[in-house]
Amino acid sequence: MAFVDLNRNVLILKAVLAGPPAVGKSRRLAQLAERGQRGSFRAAGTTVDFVSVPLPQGDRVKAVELEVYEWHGLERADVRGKGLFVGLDGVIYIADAREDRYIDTVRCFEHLRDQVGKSRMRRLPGLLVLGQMAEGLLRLGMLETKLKALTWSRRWEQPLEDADAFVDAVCLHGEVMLERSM
Ligand SMILES: Nc1nc2c(ncn2[C@@H]2O[C@H](COP(=O)(O)OP(=O)(O)OP(=O)(O)O)[C@@H](O)[C@H]2O)c(=O)[nH]1
Ligand SMILES: [Mg+2]
Repeated sequence: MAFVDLNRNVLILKAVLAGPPAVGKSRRLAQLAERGQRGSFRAAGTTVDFVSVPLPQGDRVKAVELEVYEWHGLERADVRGKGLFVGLDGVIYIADAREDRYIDTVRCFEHLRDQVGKSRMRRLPGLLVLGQMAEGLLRLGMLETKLKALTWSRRWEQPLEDADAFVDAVCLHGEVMLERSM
């Protein structure tokens, strides 16, 4: 559910970047921050961090920004609670290519699905990304059959070093999120 930041007259989209422990979520967020900026606000006594990336404006009247929030799943207590999922427009999920992390990849995804709600999750555009691909042999084609709670709008499988291509994929995903939220 996109909303307008009235002070700046910018349309804001919201996505979570989720995945099992140490799959590279923060590294990917840092890549997004290179083309955008980091932001934070205070809520429920805690600081909530995000990275905001501008979407290419094209012939749109209004500027659009995609805010991305890291989500750790089961492994850490999350004081943001379900508030993180309010007004969510899309999901970016990083699956782990390492065989011994397969269970973590599936469990974290199932936990996300339960937090967001199954029927809502099904309607959200999802970008499925592969992490740690140099360290493991699992590939998205194999993992995807276990990660089916939403329809993946896009799959992205490139080494961590391909920062530009990753940010491009996220921006394209933002366009899908924008279309669906209209
Ligand atoms: N070789 C390799 N290392 C990676 C890759 N992605 C992340 N790493 C490394 O794995 C470690 C964890 O990366 P983070 O970005 O902190 O992972 P995270 O998912 O944010 O971890 P948590 O927030 O602790 O759950 C770091 O040392 C990264 O440099 C990858 O694709 N290949
Ligand atoms: Mg992290």
